[in-house]
Amino acid sequence: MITANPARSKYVWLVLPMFAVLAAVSGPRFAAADQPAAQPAPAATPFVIHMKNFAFVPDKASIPVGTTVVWKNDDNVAHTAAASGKDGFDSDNLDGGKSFSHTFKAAGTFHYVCAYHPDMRGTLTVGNASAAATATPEAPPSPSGY
Ligand SMILES: [Cu+2]
Repeated sequence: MITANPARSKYVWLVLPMFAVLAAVSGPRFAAADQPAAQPAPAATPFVIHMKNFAFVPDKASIPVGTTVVWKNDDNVAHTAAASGKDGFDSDNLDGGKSFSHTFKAAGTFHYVCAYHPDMRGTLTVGNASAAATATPEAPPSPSGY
């Protein structure tokens, strides 16, 4: 396959080493186990809040910054989860079985509510433990018997 075209043969000598490099790079990748570090592991497992019996479960939670929260509607009626203000969020309509996720990138306290059921409320405290303690100064009464 010797060609008389000097430009083309120069191209071939450029391309052949590239194939060799590609083969060297891709060979071990194919030999390794499935998907070696193809995608980084999620930063953290999502924190799931259920919408169940017209309530958020749990209705109060503290999570670290960077956590993804998933609201999952376990009821047969539609709900929403929305917090107004800075870094707020709004799931919009969530029919039964649907879910909504939001990643909290900044610390803060979020009081959220279902647009259809105003008594359906929840509080999320995003940040470290001391921030959570500051946000809820009143300690819950200790259970009886202690
Ligand atoms: Cu609701």
